[in-house]
Amino acid sequence: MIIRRPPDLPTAEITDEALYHDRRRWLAATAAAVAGLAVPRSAAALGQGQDDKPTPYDVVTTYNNYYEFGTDKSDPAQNAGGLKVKPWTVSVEGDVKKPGRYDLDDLLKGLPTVERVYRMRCVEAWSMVIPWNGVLLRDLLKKLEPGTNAKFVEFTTLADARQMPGLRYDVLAWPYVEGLRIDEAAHPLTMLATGIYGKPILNQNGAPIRLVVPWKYGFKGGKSIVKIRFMETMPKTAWNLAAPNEYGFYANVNPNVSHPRWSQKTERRLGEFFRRPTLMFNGYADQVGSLYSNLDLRTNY
Ligand SMILES: Nc1nc2c(c(=O)[nH]1)N[C@H]1C(S)=C(S)[C@@H](COP(=O)(O)O)O[C@H]1N2
Ligand SMILES: [Mo]
Repeated sequence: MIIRRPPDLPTAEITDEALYHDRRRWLAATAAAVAGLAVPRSAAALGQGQDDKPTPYDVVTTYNNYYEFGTDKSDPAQNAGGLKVKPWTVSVEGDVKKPGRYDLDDLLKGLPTVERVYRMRCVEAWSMVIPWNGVLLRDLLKKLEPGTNAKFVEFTTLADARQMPGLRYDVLAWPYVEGLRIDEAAHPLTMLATGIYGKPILNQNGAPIRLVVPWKYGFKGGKSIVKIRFMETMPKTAWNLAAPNEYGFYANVNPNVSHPRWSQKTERRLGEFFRRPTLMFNGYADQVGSLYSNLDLRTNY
């Protein structure tokens, strides 16, 4: 197995110029998104003839995966309403200059807020388009200052049996854990979301704060994060532990690598009748492909 050594901490090295260009690109992207024109050029070029209209709010908030509240798609909306999300503490640990137990408001204080309309695809081969509000994870990294040995970031999410009926079933090894390589975390597409459609994010979608990584399978988007840990070694993630042959660490959307039990060639966009072809990196290949140029995507799925 070829695993590329992660580059040295990119957050510390991002030049102002690179940030400036990112900002310009993203101002343009955001302006288009706000105007309801968030059609990716790559999808148009592939002749899908369909656009990426945001999925209706009631679908986004009633068709969910959040196994701590049950495994049916309707369970989270039904069972998560009582989750207490304020006050909320996030503990920052590991190789980082500013560790600590942060109240969520303090953690995010001073970070610019963004709105991004992203295609999201579940490994179960359905997808949505969601207008997220929140912050860029890279901005939080700059504030927390990971150390030079921080090659990965681990996200641990809430596991509270009193509030989460699904914890009775050992479908996953609770708590739910996700992880990113540090350069994936610092990528300008990666968000921590606190809202959807301009409203505070509902519990079923991962209140009060969840990860959003649009070029990866939805399972990378850990919900209701309580711990962020910077580490040198690759985190053991919940899905990888549950089924290593089905869910690799990388979880990049790749239509050429089938899930062992079903194809990943096409997907059902919720609200649409015809299936769509699945795009490499969920249509974000131009932006993120270079992160994986030294990685064999068949073995590092
Ligand atoms: N804590 C936690 N986070 C989670 C999950 C989960 O079961 N528990 N499911 C993941 C999966 S498989 C998907 S597809 C997305 C779904 O996010 P959504 O319901 O907001 O669309 O959340 C991800 N984050
Ligand atoms: Mo998923």
